[in-house]
Amino acid sequence: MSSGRQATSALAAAAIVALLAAAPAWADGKVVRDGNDVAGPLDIKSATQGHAGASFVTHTVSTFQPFASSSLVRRTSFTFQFTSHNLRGFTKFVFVFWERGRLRALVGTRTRLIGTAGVSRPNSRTIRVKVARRFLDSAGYGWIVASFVPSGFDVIPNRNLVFHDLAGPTISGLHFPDPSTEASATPTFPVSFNLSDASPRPSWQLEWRPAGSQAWSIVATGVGNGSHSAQIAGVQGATYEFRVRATDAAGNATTSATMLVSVPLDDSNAAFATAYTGVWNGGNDGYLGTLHWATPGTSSFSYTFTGTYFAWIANTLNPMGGSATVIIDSVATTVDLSTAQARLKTVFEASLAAGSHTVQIVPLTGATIIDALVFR
Ligand SMILES: [Ca+2]
Ligand SMILES: [Ca+2]
Repeated sequence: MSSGRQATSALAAAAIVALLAAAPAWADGKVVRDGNDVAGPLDIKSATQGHAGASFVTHTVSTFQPFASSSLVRRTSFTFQFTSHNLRGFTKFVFVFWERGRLRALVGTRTRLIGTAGVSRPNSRTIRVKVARRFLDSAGYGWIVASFVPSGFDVIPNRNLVFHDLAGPTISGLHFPDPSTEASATPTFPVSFNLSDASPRPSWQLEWRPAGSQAWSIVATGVGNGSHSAQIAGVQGATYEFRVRATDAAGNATTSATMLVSVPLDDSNAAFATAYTGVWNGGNDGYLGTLHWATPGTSSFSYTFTGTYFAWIANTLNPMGGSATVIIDSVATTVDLSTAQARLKTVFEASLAAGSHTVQIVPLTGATIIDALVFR
């Protein structure tokens, strides 16, 4: 009998197996058991699912009695049946049968054959197939396996499809304030993100490292789908990289993009001891409860740093808010401090070529407030 006819015969037999109610179970390596309920050598005892590296999955089916591979001819065979991740309808099949002196496994849709699968006999009661993931839904699938003999069939699981989860958790809604003053008036700031996975209770870990270093450290861990947040105790003037790593119950892992967060230096930081010239007044609001402010005249702020980024955080609630000139390496920009009134507002930022840069802030009209600064 040709492969096509053997598989077509198995396909017709498979069609008599009704689609089972969807109530998935989880965890890779799951074993499903069946009762001693069908007479004959292909009475199924158990079946398993598993990952085989990044490109293959494995399924086994074991019977109560031993059987010869050469007995799997004509209307005697095993068929593994797979749904897509929504568990509706079997869309892919692996037919196992004996042909021309060897055991074969063909992969098909309802209408045609699309490839082959690996097949082996771990013991005299067990068939093992190794199926390329490219034939299956990359998000996971539901499955059953049936044995067919001329007098009938057996199927496992009997009641509910088993879900084989192949996709790592989706990590979305990453909120990492940069600079941290977008979300906090102290060096401790909140971060949040969202996890979504077909399997319940994915585990996650939030990792961080000082920007430019190699090793990641775990800063928070947890479990579960949905939104998660953590308070990060940063240090004034530091820049950190963050990432989220999440692993589902089946062992599928996902790593988020890397997020950068700078914790500003306060306007009153000792680093700026010689940066202010002229008359600057103090205020007690904003980041760390301190402000410097000045009006046009002889006052200015000047600071030289090596890096690629500068940001100025101010308080624009002041009714005297006017404008200022920011001069970076002699390139001047006028900054309006009277609109979009807010505390802890990033009023100016610039990405710069790597190297040494001198930043000046010069009051132009009204009051100019410096609350915090990022140099990185
Ligand atoms: Ca998953
Ligand atoms: Ca401040």
